Amino acid sequence: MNLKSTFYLLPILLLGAAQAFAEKPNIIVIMADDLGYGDVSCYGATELETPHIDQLAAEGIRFTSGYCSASTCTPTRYSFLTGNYAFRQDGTGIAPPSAPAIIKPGTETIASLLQNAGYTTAVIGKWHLGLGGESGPDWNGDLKPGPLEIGFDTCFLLPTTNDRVPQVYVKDHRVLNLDPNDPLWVGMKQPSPDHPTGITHRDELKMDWSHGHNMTIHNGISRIGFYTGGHAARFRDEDLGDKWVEQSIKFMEENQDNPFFLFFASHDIHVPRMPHERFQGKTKLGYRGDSIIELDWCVGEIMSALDRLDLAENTLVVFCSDNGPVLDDGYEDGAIEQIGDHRAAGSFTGGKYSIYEGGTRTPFITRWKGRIEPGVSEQVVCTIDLAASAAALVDQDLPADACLDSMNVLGALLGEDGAQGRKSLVQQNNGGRRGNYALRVGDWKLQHHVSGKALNTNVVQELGRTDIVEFQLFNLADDPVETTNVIDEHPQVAERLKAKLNKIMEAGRTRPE
Ligand code: NG6
Ligand code: CA
Repeated sequence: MNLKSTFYLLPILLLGAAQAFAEKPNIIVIMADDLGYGDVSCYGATELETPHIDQLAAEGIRFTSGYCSASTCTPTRYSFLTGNYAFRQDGTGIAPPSAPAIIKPGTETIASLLQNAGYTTAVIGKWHLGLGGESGPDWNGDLKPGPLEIGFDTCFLLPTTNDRVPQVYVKDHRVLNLDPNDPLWVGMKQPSPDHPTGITHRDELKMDWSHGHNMTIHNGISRIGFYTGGHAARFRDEDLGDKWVEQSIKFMEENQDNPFFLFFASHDIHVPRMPHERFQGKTKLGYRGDSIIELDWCVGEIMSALDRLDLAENTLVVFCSDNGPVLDDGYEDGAIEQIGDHRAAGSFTGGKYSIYEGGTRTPFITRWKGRIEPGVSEQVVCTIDLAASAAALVDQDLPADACLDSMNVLGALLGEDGAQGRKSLVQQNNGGRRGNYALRVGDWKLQHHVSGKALNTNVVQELGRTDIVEFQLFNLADDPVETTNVIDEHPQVAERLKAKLNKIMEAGRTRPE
């Protein structure tokens, strides 16, 4: 080869080298539901054992400042997928049973970014982000738009959350096993005066409700909302965990030879907590604890499948939760009575629905065998950052108008030396214009309570807090439990954080253009 041809070949050779080094590991995000910081043993739980989640942490990085973006489900999931703070879009609060698709087709998501990078993408488990156009889901027809219109190649879903109707699986655009002769009807009005409900047939329920959740009965459990028909399509609550694992392993096997992205959206440990019979009674904490054991089992099954398929060294696994813990969330399942010494939010104050740390600081683990050095990280990372970080990993440019609040914290997620997490983070409750917001900047945290539940009292009842005022300032380094409001001692810090929070909310984005 003469010098001249080498010169012309050089760019091609370099391109080849770049491609050879471009990393395209599989990515699995396991998102637990309502799992608190203190609910697993690697985060300090002593009243139950979670060996598989512990193993994941031992082989990866256990974050002590890992967050979800909201203290309820829908806004966290919205933010995780889109990379936008949920408060930027109306209608991102907890979705009702017949909500239309909240994320509009064409919105860039972590799934569409990875799809563009050549990944096969799937969401398996709880959705709770609405399905269908403005008039809501067409349960007997095509359920679109939905995940397939925002970057997922396939989906296998529980459409809302399991305390809401209906108890059917959605596979891609259809309710699975729906008999056209027994159409499915879903609504919020009692379909007929003799339709059995949790009120009329309360004595026959296998798990009683404590608040709400008293409409249509299925599998001995009354729910939020009404439905009729679709009997052949209905599932048993006890089988959800097994189904997610079965479908996920099938997806992993089918895609073992190409890069895949799996969003494993567990329903554990959301109410109604009805783990499979083989997990019932496995802890002394009642079905809430038993559901944690079921979740741990699911994690173990995914890890074993990765080992069996020889993919563990080629797969980044992220374990996280969609919001902090709650004990009584509407059913009498013994969670409060049997709590004993268990502290679901660890030492943090608050839980689900709250802007105290317990609402959004949750277990957060990354593992990539052979690539991530095991350890513990204090860097601040959030589920909202997974979109920009995954894009950086696979070398996809973010469009200027997408993932507006998602920060590339890939270095921190992979535990690279000196890599920083985010500098600031907004924490929201269920959101909306009158929602509560907090801003963490370094160790400072400003809380702005406008309305709503300030604390999730059934997690933190022992603190007996009644002193919550509109603005509070805490120093998380000295006071991670957020017990001492130091706003009077540090008025300038408080003003700086108030101004910053305002600016973040007004500016429409935090990711630099
Ligand atoms: C609340 C429900 C609660 C739970 C929550 C959503 C009542 C009284 N409470 O409105 O049980 O379903 O919504 O939880 O109905 S989440 O984790 O999906 O956000
Ligand atoms: Ca949740």
